[in-house]
Amino acid sequence: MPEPTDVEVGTVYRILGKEVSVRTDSKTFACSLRGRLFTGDGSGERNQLAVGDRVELTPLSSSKGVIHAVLPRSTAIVRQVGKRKLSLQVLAANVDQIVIVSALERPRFKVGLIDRFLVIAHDASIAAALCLNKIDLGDDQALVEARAELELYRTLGYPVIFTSAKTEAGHDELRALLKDKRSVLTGHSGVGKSKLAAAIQPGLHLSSAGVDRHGKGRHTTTASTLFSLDFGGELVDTPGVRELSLGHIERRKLAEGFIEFRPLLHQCHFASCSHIPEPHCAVKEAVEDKKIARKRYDSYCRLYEELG
Ligand SMILES: Nc1nc2c(ncn2[C@@H]2O[C@H](COP(=O)(O)OP(=O)(O)O)[C@@H](O)[C@H]2O)c(=O)[nH]1
Ligand SMILES: [Mg+2]
Ligand SMILES: [Zn+2]
Repeated sequence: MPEPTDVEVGTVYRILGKEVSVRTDSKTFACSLRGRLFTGDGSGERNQLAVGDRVELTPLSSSKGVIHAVLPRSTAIVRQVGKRKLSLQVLAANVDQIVIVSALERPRFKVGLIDRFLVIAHDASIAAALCLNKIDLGDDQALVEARAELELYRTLGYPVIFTSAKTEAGHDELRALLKDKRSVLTGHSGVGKSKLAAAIQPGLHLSSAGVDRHGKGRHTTTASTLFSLDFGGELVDTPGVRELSLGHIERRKLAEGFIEFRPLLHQCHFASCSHIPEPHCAVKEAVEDKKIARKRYDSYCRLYEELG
């Protein structure tokens, strides 16, 4: 048995297959997992470890170790994978902020995905911000329209920034947003998350998750990776999501994920109001009065159906 002093505590900064990279105050370790701790395809209980987790490990050498415990999480970003209820995947643990990245063009942003991510962020009690990238693409008109569409989110209290990974646009705002926090960049594949991370943190691409061990997938992020930022803070770059199902979220929680609904949720006639068919619904009245944007309400209804 190793002496208790041999145990070190560190942070998981990368998971690739069965290999878990952990950073302690002074070293990094390539770790395996002991016993019933598994990572992998994200199906249900097998996904017990995520980037950002604090773990206890026993060093086997100066660079290798075995993880034997995961410390309690403050936050976890969870999504459902596939249609089965039990298939949950923890995208990242112990994060302060989700930055939802979308693109002006290629692929053109849809606010539906933004609303989904906001629900996930609220469910996890994590702050959220929006970043519209690739503003160098598209004409002025497209950008004006996008700004107008995202202005709604700014009025709801979410920071909204506009960036390009190809130019300097928005980099200062992005750094200010990320400074001294642990943030997760999330959003569809191809919107520029990895490129943005490399743009604000020079040298990042050299050690980034862009290349897997076999040299395949050079330009796709294959694993979530936690980076330290020179200007303060940490950043998790995640692989793009192909689908984002909210199946694990309770219907009651869904309405809370729409931040502007919250003050009204106890004012409906029916305590169990779903805010869809019921009469005397404070949410629907606010939509009629244009105090809640109809787009957001429609988005709520779509997601509600999906949870059925
Ligand atoms: N024009 C333009 N292209 C970008 C921008 N950001 C990323 N790209 C390109 O979009 C593609 C996907 O970028 P990547 O960072 O891998 O996206 P990720 O999947 O979200 O990490 C790459 O070909 C990038 O060069 C941008 O701001 N402007
Ligand atoms: Mg990427
Ligand atoms: Zn209601």
